This record gives sequence, C-alpha cells and structure tokens, in this order.
Amino acid sequence: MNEQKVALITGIFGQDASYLSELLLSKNYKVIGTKRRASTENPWRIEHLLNNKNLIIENGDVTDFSNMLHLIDNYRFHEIYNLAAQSFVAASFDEPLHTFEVDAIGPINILEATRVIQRNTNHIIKYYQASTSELWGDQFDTVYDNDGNVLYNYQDENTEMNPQSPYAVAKLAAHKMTQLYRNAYGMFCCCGILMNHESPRRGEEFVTKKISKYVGRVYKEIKKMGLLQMSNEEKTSIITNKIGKLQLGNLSASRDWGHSRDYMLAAWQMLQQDIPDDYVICTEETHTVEEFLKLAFSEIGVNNYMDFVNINSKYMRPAEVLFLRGRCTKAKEKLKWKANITFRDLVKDMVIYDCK
Ligand code: NAP
Ligand code: G4F
Repeated sequence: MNEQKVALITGIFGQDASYLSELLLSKNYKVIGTKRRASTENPWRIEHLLNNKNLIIENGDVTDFSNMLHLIDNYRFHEIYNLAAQSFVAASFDEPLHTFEVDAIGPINILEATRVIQRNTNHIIKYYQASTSELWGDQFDTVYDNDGNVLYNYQDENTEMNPQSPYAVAKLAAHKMTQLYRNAYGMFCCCGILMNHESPRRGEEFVTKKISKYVGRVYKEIKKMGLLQMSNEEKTSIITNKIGKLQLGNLSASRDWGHSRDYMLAAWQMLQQDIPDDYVICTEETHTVEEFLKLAFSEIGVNNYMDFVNINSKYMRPAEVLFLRGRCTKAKEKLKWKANITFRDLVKDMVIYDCK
C-alpha cells in the first residue's frame, strides 16, 4: 500500500484552502491546516470537513519563524501549500508593513524552515507559493496580426513584472525568494501565478462577492414584493431606499476571473510534476467589473443595474491594475490543465448561492 501523503495548508480558513482541502482529502491525504490564533474563529468554509479524521487544525502564524519550524519539524510533510496572506489589495495600502510581514516574510520563514529540516532529514518536501497576477501590475504583452494591428494583450510567465500595490510588491519578494530557493538549494518549489479566482466562498471585501451578495439582497426584496403592480423605477426606488445603493469604485478595471475549485486543482498538479516550475493559471478571457455587475443583475432578471450603484471614491485605489488577461499555454501543455468553469457559470454560481 502507498504511504499516506501529508500536506500542510497555511491559511486553512481561507477560500482557496477550503477547495484545496476538499481535493486533498478526496485523494486520501492527511491535511494539516494552520490558522492564526484568534479569540473567535470562523471556520465556515470548511465546516463540512471538520469531522474528517484526516484533517487536523493547528495554530500556525506564518510570521513566526519558530512556529513554522516546529510545525514542519513535527510532521513529515510531503507537500506544503502556502496560501496564508493578507490578500486584500486595497487594505495593503493602509497596512503595508503588516502585508509585507505576512506576504513576504511569511513565505521566507516557511522556505527557510523547510530548507533546514530537509537538510537534516533528507526527506523531500515540495513547496507551493501562492503568487498572483498582481505581480504584473501595469505590464502586458501584445499579439499583432500581419498588418501590425493589435489582436489582443495578455500576460504569461515571460511578461515583465511591475507591481502596483504594497501587496503586489510583497508577493513579488516571495515569488523571487521561492525561485531562489529552487535555484540555489535545488528545492522543489513552484509558484502558481494565479489570475483572480472566486467562488461562493469568496471574502466579502472582494468586488465579485460584494456584487453577488448585494444582488442576493435585491432578489429577496423583489420576491417580497410579489405580484405588486409597480413600474421598474418604483421598485428600484423602494429597494434602494430600504437597503441602500451598492457602493463601488472603478467599474472599468478588467480581470481574468476563474473559479477557485479549478485553480486549486492546478496548484496540486504543479507539485505532482517531476520538475518544479512556475505556471500561469487563468481562463484566457477578460471582463470588466461592469460586465460582472451587469451579468449578476441579469441572473435575477434586472436590467437597470446602474440604478442600484453609486460610484464611491472610497473604493478607488492610489494605484490600480487596469487590465489582466492571462495566457496559460504552459499549464495546458505540461499540466494538461484548463479552466472548466466559465465566467458566466462563475457569476451564476455566486449569485444563486447569495440568493438562497
Ligand atoms: P483568503 O481567503 O484571504 O485566505 C487567506 C488566509 O490566510 C485567511 O484565512 C487568513 O486568515 C490567513 N492568514 C492571514 N494572515 C495569516 C498569518 N499571519 N498566518 C497564517 N494565516 C494567515 O485568500 P484566498 O483568496 O483563499 O487566496 C489564497 C492565496 O492565494 C493568498 O495567498 C492570496 O494572496 C493568493 N492569491 C489569491 C488569488 C485570488 O484571486 N483569490 C489570486 C492570486 C493569488 P484570517 O481569516 O485570520 O485573516
Ligand atoms: O476584487 P478585488 O478587490 O480583487 P483584486 O484587487 O484584483 O485582487 C484579487 O486578485 C488578485 C489576483 O489578481 C489576488 F492576488 C488578490 O489577493 C485578490 O484576490 O478588485 C478587483 C477590481 C479592482 O480593479 C478594484 O479596483 O475591482 C475594482 N473594484 C471596483 N469597485 C473594487 C470595488 N474592488 C473592491 N474590492 N471593492 C469595490 O467596491
């Protein structure tokens, strides 16, 4: 019988960790998930997994080197997935030091602890770093036709990186350190450069969840009104007076949005390869925030979506990433991976969840 694999997932209460835990547990891994010590805990995303005897939750703060060292020393991990982060870009402008501590120093703590323990035990530990499309910032490459006309812009593994937020700068430091540990020490380290990925389990501060949650509230108000004879304008006015308008920032920013479930499969696949490498994971499509908004409202049969929105400067960022659209030829060829859940299905999945 094959030895049971043991994996560490940092940030176990986060969105991606929930899908990755489901995947690893379905493959009979023992999963050690770490959370930060907190006075109140909210494990809602993995509530359905808490009775699984192969899931163990430990305290683990990635900013504490000794904590990471002891944890990695205590378990014979085969794979480490470092998903822990201060992951909200907007907050990183207010908390640059905290963000750097968690998102840059955290990964170095884990890499260094892994290096020391691997050296002392000769037990191979594979490491996955959650890198991000934010690394590119304002950079992209362009495909032209024979007449020199732009066909499309994209980012891939070779696109220059020029981060536009404290979050992205910290993640770039971690990305480079991960590559350094691979090249300098021959460690099995991979960076997954993942474009935005969402799900019904997305944190409420992110724009997609903010929209789907608001649409869910509008849906419930419409349902309460039942068959009342009223114009659309009257209904809109009653609803927005009751629940307020949805406060948003830049609606023209474009993102390549996929589903977290699909993307966590790619993360696992990276660590199953013979040779460690970095991979872009994306859908190869791009949509504006306004397109997401329009589609989400259309799921509940509402077309006058802008009447529910107020553009609020509070949600504008000091520096913005305006365009993301990935190209993942390498992942398709080497991992045999592709995104299965379309943009339309993602929006639907989130809206249906929030309408319940
Ligand atoms: P998430 O839902 O915000 O999860 C991150 C988790 O990390 C949270 O549960 C958080 O715990 C935990 N954490 C924060 N500080 C920590 C610390 N000092 N020690 C241990 N844990 C800590 O993020 P996600 O969307 O699942 O993303 C997972 C990873 O992928 C992150 O590294 C993110 O930066 C990266 N990423 C995400 C995307 C995306 O679109 N989702 C794209 C590219 C890369 P609390 O709940 O206590 O805050
Ligand atoms: O949903 P967002 O906050 O995600 P963002 O900034 O793209 O970051 C997410 O994806 C990254 C991968 O590219 C991850 F690394 C990161 O951890 C995180 O998961 O914002 C998306 C876009 C931005 O252009 C933002 O300015 O939506 C725009 N936006 C417009 N109004 C808003 C809002 N964003 C938020 N959060 N809230 C708004 O009201």
